[in-house]
Order: sequence, then C-alpha cells, then structure tokens
Amino acid sequence: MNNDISVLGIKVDLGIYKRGANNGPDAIRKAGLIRGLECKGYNVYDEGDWDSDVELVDYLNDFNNVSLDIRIVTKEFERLANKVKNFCTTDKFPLIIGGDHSISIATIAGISLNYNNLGIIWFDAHADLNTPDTSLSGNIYGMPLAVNLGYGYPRFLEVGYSGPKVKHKNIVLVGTRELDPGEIKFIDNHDIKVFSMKEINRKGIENVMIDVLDYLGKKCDGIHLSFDMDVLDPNYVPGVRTPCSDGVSLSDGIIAMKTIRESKLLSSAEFVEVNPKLDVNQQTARNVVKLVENLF
Ligand code: 5AB
Ligand code: MN
Ligand code: MN
Ligand code: MN
Repeated sequence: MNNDISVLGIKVDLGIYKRGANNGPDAIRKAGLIRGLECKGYNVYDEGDWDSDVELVDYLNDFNNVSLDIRIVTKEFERLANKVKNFCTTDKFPLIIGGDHSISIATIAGISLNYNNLGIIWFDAHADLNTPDTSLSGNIYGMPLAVNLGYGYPRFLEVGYSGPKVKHKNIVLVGTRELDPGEIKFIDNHDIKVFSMKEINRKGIENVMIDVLDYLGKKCDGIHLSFDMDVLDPNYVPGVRTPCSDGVSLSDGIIAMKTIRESKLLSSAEFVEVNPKLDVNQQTARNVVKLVENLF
C-alpha cells in the first residue's frame, strides 16, 4: 500500500425509508478520521462529500410508487458509480465513507471497472443478498451484494455497466449472523464463502482473516473491503439502523484490520451504516476511525 490515501464521503441513504446515514461522512470526519491518518504519516487527499441530487425528504415521503423509486435511485447510483470509477483511477488508496449500504451497488460497480477479478470482503451481520422477491422489508440496503452478483431490480443491474460486477467465488462474508430465509437458500445454492459469527468464535478472528486473505489473495487482482458497522456488537455501535446482538468485539475488529493491513492485499475500502441520528456520544463514528487507523 502506498503512502497516499484519498477519502470520499457518500451522503446517500436511499436504501431505507428512515433517514440519517447520509450524515455518516460528516460524523466520521468530526470523529477525527483525516487527522488520525495524517498522524500515522499518510498523505490524505480529502475529496469531500458526494451528495445525492434527489430531494430526499419529499422523496422518502412518497416512497410508494416502486417503479418510480427505482428509476430515481438508479439515476443516482449511475452518477455515483461514475464518480467512484474516477475516484479509483489514481494511484492513491481509495477510502470511502458512507452512507447506507445501498451505496455498494454503485461503489462496487465503479471499483470493479478497474480490475479483472475483484474480490470482496463483506463484513456485516447481514448478507445483503436479498432480491425484490426474497426481501421481507423491501429495503434496498438489504440487496446490494445480490445486485453486485447480478440479481435484483433489472435497472440496478445496469449501473456502471450491464451485468454482474463480481463472481460468486470472489465473495467472502465475515461476521454473518442474521439471514433471511431467501438469503440462506441463495448461499446454499451458490459458491459464496461465509465465515459466520459462529466460526469467528470457534477459530478466532485472526485465523479466520488469514483464511479469507489466502482464499481471495490467490486468485484476485484487487480486494475491496465493504465494512458494515453493524457487524460489530451493538455495545460498540449504537449508531446503526439494524443492530444485531452477539457480534464482533471492537478488539477483534481491530485485529481483523491489522491482519488485512499486514497482507498488503487490500486495494480499496468502504465503511458504511453510521447513522449520527442514532449514535451515542459519537461512539460509532469514533469506532470507524479506530478501525481505519488499524487498517493503514
Ligand atoms: B444492512 C434485512 N435482511 O433485508 C432486510 O444493514 C436487513 O446493510 C438488512 O446489512 C440490513 O431488510 C441491511 C432484514
Ligand atoms: Mn449491510
Ligand atoms: Mn448489516
Ligand atoms: Mn445495518
């Protein structure tokens, strides 16, 4: 990894009716992200925040016409994917801060354009593998990984370019512990590696991460980290929309980041799902900073 990091905030929370994650980037910056990285000797290029064009308050009050919604959201994701594609074509390390997890529909579309065989490490209590057919909530933030694999609203599959953005066998889920029935079926029927919470508790986080990095490192020409803060135990992340008990401890999260750093395999990263409206004493935002400081 070189000494230059570029940072992009994505002020988007189109993934769920309830708002707040759009201000995640602001909270993470206030918690000391840029300063923390500079103190470690990195040159940080803060590219500011990318904002949505959609008048969100009005839009979210009028969330019933699904075909219209998807059209509007797709337009935003198209713009965002283009932004992220350009953001990633420098030799600086691209670090993205969200935003809710729906942004990964666009970020991974943009990032994948720079690689032939991108791998994804998906830290999340959830699998985000729902499609409109399997989702029980209808929320887009539970669908991004499925879209990346080529399943979901047809319009979403066109974001960036047409079709799948990553291969099933290049996906690794870490910290998984709350799956919908359709997601369980999806995983059973596809070649997706899962290191659930159970496995982390049994093998230890360091061993899990060594396996993850070995599995992806052998075949991928780039590895993207998508880190949903709800993978951590709710004790450490009051500011997430979907807390999920019995999660990864902060110290294990830090060990995971250090193991990734030592591998020198990571090519991009995003930290998502910080909702300052729900956060207590900036705890969630500060824990993003702690994780990032150990990733670099
Ligand atoms: B997150 C749930 N599976 O689809 C759904 O936070 C939760 O990006 C999704 O992981 C959680 O609504 C989305 C029940
Ligand atoms: Mn997620
Ligand atoms: Mn989640
Ligand atoms: Mn969440």
